[in-house]
Amino acid sequence: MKGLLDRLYEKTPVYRVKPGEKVLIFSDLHMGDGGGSDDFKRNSGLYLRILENFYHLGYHLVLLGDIEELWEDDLVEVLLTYPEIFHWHRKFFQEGRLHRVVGNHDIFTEERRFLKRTADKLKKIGKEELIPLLPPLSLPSLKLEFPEGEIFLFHGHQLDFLSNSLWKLSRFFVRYLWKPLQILLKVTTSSPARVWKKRLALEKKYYQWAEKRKKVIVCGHTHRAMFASRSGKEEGHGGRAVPMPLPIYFNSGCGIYTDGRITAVEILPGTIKLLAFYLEGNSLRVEVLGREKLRNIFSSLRPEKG
Ligand SMILES: [Mn+2]
Repeated sequence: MKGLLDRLYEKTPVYRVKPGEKVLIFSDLHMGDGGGSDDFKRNSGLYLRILENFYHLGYHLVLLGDIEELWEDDLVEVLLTYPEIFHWHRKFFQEGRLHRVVGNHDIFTEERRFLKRTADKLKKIGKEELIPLLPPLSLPSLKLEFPEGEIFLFHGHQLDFLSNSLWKLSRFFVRYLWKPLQILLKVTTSSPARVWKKRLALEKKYYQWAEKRKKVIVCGHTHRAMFASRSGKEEGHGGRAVPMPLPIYFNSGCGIYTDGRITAVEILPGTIKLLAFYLEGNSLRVEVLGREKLRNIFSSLRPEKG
C-alpha cells in the first residue's frame, strides 16, 4: 500500500548532479527575529562564514527545511535581522545552485501569495531594497541523482502528525504561547528535538521506509545529525529505537546547537560526509564526523551484500 512518503517520493523533482559537482545540505537553522527566542542568533556569524566560503568553492546548497522560523516570527522580521544570509542564499539561487526544500516551520499556504504579501509589507516600511532577497519558491522534496544511485531528501515532518496535518494549530501554539514562555524561561526551540521518544519514533519511521523501498535518504527535522544510520553521540538516551543495520539514513542535524556548532551533510564526487562546523577565534573549522564512499552506501541495498 502506498503511504504518505511514497506519494511524496513520486512527485519529487530530480536534480542530476553533474560530474565534479559538490553539495552541502543544511536544515533546521530556525532563523528568527534576533530576540530572546531566536536560537539561531549565536550561530549566525558562523553560518555566514560557511556560506561565503562554500559559495566561492562552487558548491550547490540544499536548504532542507526549517530555515526561517516562521512559526514564531514574521518573515519580514527574519529578513530584517539576517539580510546578509538572505543575500548569500540569493547568490546561490541566481547561479542555479540553491535547492530550497520546505519544512514545517518555513511552510505557508499559497507560497506565491505569501511572498507577495511579504514584499508589500517591506514596501510599506520603506525596505524595498530587501524585496529581491526574499526566498525562492520551495520544493516539496528533492532527489539528487549521482552516478552511484539516487538520494531522496525530505525535511521529515511528513511523518510527524502534529507538524504535518496540524501545522497551523501547532504554529498558533508556538507563536502565541510557546515563544513568550521561551523568552521567559530561556529554553530552546520546540518539537521533536526536545522529546526523545518522539525523535526515536520518527527516525524509526524514516529508516523503515528507506529499508523497505531500498532508498538512501537525507532528512532534517529531528535536530539529531545522523551518518549512515548512526548518530555521533547517543547522549545517554539508549540510542536507536530500532536496529538500523543498513547505512542508508542520514540527517543534516541543525544550526542551533548550543555548543556553537552547525552540522551539515556534504556530498562530493563519490563520497558522502557528515560535517560539524565551528569557529575557533575568527577561523572557520570543520570536523568530519563521518565519511563513506557512495558506492559502499548503495551496495548495502543490494541483497547479495545486504
Ligand atoms: Mn521541522
